[in-house]
Amino acid sequence: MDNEADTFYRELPKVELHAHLNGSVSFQTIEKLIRRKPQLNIEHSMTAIGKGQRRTLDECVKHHCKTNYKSKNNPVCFQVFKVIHQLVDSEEDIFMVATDVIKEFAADGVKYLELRSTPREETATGLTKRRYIETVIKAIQQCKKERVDIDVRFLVAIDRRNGSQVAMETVQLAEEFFLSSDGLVIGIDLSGDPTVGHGRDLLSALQRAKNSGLKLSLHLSEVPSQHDETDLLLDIPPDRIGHGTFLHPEMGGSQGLVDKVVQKNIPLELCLTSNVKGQTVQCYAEHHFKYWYHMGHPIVICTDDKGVFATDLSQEYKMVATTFGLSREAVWKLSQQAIDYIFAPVSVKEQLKQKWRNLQPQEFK
Ligand code: 6MZ
Repeated sequence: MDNEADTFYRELPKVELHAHLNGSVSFQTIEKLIRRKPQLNIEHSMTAIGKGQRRTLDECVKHHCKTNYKSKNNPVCFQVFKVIHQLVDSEEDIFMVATDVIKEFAADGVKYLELRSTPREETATGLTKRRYIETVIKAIQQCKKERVDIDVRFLVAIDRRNGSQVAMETVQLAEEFFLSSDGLVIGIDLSGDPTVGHGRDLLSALQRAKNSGLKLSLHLSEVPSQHDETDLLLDIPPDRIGHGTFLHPEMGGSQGLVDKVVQKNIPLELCLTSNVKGQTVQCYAEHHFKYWYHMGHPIVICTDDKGVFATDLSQEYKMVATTFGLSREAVWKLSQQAIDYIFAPVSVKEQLKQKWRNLQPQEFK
C-alpha cells in the first residue's frame, strides 16, 4: 500500500471482529515457524492462497458474474489449516503467533480486535487446551504491557467437526476463563469446515454458553443447503453471524431466514476476500455485502484469515469501497458503526467512540 488512497484506508481506525488466530499468521511469522521446524518440509505455498489466484479473481467484473451462484463442493481449503497447525503446536509458537498477529492488526490501524481460536492439545509438546487459552491471554497482556494501541479480546472457538462432547467441554473451559480473565475471554465462536457435522448436535453447548453470559458468534450458512441448521441456531439467538452467505433467497436461502435475522437484528461479519478466494462467492461484485448494506442491516467488514487469504483489513475496506462505490464518508461511517457490534461492554464502546471522534477528519464531522 503506498498511494494516498491506501494511506486513508490504513489510517482509518478499524474494528476487527472475525479473525481466526491460525488463519491470520503473516508470511513473516510463517517464515520464522518454518525455520524453527525445518524437518516438516513445509513451504509457503502450503499455508496461503497466493497472489496469482487473487489476481484472476480480481479481474472478475460485474458483467462476468453469474447471478444465482449457488454451490461449490469444496468451498474452502481446510487442508491449509492442518498444515499451519503442524507449524503452531507449542506454547512458545502460540505466544509468538498471537503477539505477531496482534501487532500486525495494530499496525494496520485496527483499534479493537476480537481474536478467535480453537484450543488444541498436542501430546508431543505437552500443550493442553487450558494452557492454549492461557497462552493467548498472556500474549494479549504482553501487547498491553508494551502499549500496543489496540484493545484485544478473545473468543474461544468450537470446531464443529469435533462433535457435541468436545463442544460442551470447550464451553465449560470458556466459562472458567470468562470469570477469571478480567474481561478478556468474552465469547464463543462456532467454526470449522461447514460441510462437516450438524448444528443440532452443538445446540445444547451453545445454549449453555449463552446462559452463562458468553457472547456467541456463529458461522451460519457459509455454504449452501444449511437452511435447517441455520433456522435452528438462529433461535438461540446468536449475538453475531459469521458470513451468512447463503441466507438470502437469491442465494438459495429463504425470506424466512432473512426475516429472522432482521427481526432479531443480528449483525453479520462479512469477509469478502475470504469468500471469493474460498469460492463461495463468485466475485467481489456479487458479494452479499450489497444485499445487507442496502437493506441498512448491521454489518462489519472483517478479514477472517488474513494470512491464508493474503489480505488485511485496510484492503478489505478499500475493496468494499471500490466495488460498491462507497464515498470516504460512508466508509468512515461503516468502520464507526462496527463499534456497536463488539462484545466488550458499553464502557469500552464509549472509549472507542471517543477515539473515533478524535481521529475523525474535519470534513466528515
Ligand atoms: C469456518 C474457519 C474458516 O482456530 O486454529 N476457520 N471455519 N470457515 C472459515 N472460512 C474460511 N477459517 C478458519 O484457526 C484456524 C481454524 O479456524 C477455523 C477452522 O476451524 C480452522 O481450523 P484456529 O486459530
